[in-house]
Amino acid sequence: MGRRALSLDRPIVMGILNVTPDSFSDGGRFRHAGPALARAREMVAAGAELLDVGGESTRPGAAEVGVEEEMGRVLPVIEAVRAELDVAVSVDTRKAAVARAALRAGAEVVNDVSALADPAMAAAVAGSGAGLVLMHMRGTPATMQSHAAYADVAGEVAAELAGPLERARAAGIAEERIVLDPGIGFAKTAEQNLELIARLGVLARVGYPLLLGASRKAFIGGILGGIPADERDAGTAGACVAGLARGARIFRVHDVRTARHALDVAWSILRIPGEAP
Ligand code: HH2
Repeated sequence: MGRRALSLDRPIVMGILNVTPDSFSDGGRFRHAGPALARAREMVAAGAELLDVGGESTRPGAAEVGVEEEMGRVLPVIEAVRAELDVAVSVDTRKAAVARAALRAGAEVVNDVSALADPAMAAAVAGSGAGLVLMHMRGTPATMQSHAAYADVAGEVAAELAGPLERARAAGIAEERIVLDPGIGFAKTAEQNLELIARLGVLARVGYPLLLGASRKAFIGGILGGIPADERDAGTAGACVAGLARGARIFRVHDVRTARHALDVAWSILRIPGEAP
């Protein structure tokens, strides 16, 4: 994507850089370019190959942010990161106007949690040469938790990404620029999140690399006795390793160092062909 290629023959860690006042685990901490850049340096040193800059929280029930406000949050951070660090930057946005401006500022991937809900998004990405993450969600962050009824969660997630995939291809986005994401926590219950990770193979069979965004999410707290978001990094590493074993290759996390260590050790083992017990 953009000016570079990322090899997926080993796990890639995508570090989360939320420049929002209200994200569920790190809201407000990296809102300004100075602290955000310091965090970016730390994540690159810890082994992140992609940094995901987001200016709008998508936690359940989060308030929507206007285009100008979102640009004002993400553009200075993208520019500062690209000026100093040799790392790929993705912009986490649902708005084509924000994506366009972010790509001009140096981002090389658009991470769209709405999978092209904005009708202008596919063209914005196509013209730029950027990579595209298509994530599964139903409804919007404000309404999604009322849409978590599935007969077969893995099959339905795969089927519901077919429409956005077709639109991406029709707009001229080359296959090797596209990544799919099951959308952990987006219109899914805790049980459905677990089943989706366990059955990632169903989504892998669609034929694109998979990104997993489990970091610090509520289902991890639920398994671990209700611990708060900032204590869920070891649990997150467990989810990443399980996802790696079932076919994910890109991992969107807050704590890059912990995920990097867990994934590197797990990958050193999992790449050796094994036998079922
Ligand atoms: N999850 C969040 C945001 N963006 N993008 C992708 N591709 N996959 C995800 O699972 C995903 C995502 C939500 O997490 P976070 O950024 O930590 O919180 P918030 O939305 O409150 O900023």
